[in-house]
Amino acid sequence: MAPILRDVQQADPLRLLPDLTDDLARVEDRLHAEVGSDLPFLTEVAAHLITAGGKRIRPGFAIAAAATAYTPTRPVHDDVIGGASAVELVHLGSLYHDDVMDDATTRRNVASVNAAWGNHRAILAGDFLLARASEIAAGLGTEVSQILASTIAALCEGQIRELQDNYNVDRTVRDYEASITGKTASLLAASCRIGALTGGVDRAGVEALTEFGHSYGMAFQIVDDILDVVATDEQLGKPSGNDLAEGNYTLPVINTMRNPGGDKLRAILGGPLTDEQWARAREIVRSDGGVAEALETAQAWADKAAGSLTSLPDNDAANALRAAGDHLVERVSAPII
Ligand code: GRG
Repeated sequence: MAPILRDVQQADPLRLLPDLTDDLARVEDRLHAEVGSDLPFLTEVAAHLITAGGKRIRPGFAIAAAATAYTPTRPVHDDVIGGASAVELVHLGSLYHDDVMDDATTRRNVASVNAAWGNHRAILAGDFLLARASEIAAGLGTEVSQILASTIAALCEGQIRELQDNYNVDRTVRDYEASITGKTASLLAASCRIGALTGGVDRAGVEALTEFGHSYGMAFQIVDDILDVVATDEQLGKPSGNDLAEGNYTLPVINTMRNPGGDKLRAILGGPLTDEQWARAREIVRSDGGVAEALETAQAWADKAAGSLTSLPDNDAANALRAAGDHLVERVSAPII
C-alpha cells in the first residue's frame, strides 16, 4: 500500500485553535507548581514527562471550550487554567501507569519513567500526579471533582476491557469501542466539560462540548491505532506495531479479520508472535481494506464531533473546534481514500 501519512509528527490539533500560547504557558507554570513536593526526588520524577513536552491537547481543549463563551477570544479565568492542568495531570498519571504495564522504554521522545527509575517509583509518581489533579478539582467544586473522579474510573475500566481482550481474535468492534470510550474518549470529553463549566459556558453548551470531546476522542484513538499499523518508528517517534505484538487487536485488525481474506490473519494471531509472524500480520493488515474502513469510522466520529457544535456561537474557538476532527483525520487519509 502507498504510504498514507502526512506530517504525523506535526499532528497538532491545537495549531487550528485561536492563539492559546499565553493560556497554555499558564498551564505549564501550574503543572510545574503542582508537582512540588517536600521530596525533591518525587518532584523530579513527577516532572519528568511534563518537561518532556507532549501536545497538550486536553488542556488546549479545556481552554478552547471555555473560550467558546467569548467573542473575541480573551485570556481565560484562573479556574479554567486549574481545570486544564488537572486533566493534563490525569493524562500524565495514566501514561506513567500505562508505560509500566507495557514495559515501555520511551515516551514523548525521552526515557519512560519506569525505564529511568523502575516500576515502583513510576507507579507511585503516577499516583502522586492523580492526587494533585484531585486536589485541584476539589478547589473547583463538587461537580468538577465528581467528573474527574468518574473519568479516572472510566480510564481504568477502558484499560481493563483492553486487557481482557488481549490476544482475543474474536474481539468485536463493540468491545473495541467500549474500551476506547473509557481509556481515551472519557478524558477528552471531561477536558471539554471541565473547561466549559469553569469558563461559564451555558448548560446547553456544556453538554454540546462534552459530546464533542467524546466523539473527537473516539476519532483520536482510532487514528492513533491506524498509525500504529501504518507508520514507521521514525514517523511515530516510538516503536510502531506495538499493538499487534502485544495482542491489542485494534479496529484495523478487527476489520481485517472480519473481511473475506481474514482467515490468514486469524491463523497467525491469537498469541505472542515471532518477528516473522509480526511482519507478516502487519503486512496483511496494511494491504487489506481494514485500514481504510477504520479511517471511515474515524471520519464518521469526526463528523459527529463537528455536528455536536452546531448550536455554539460563530466565534474563533468554536470554529476551530469544529474543524479539529477533520484535521485529525486528514493527517492520515490522503492516499488511502
Ligand atoms: C491511573 C488514570 C489512571 C489510569 C490507569 C493505564 C490506564 C489506567 C489507562 C491508560 C490510558 C491510556 C494511556 C490511553 C491512551 C490514550 C492516548 C491516545 C495517549 C496518547 O495521547 P497524546 O497523543 O499524547 O495526546 P501526548 O504525549 O501528546 O500527550
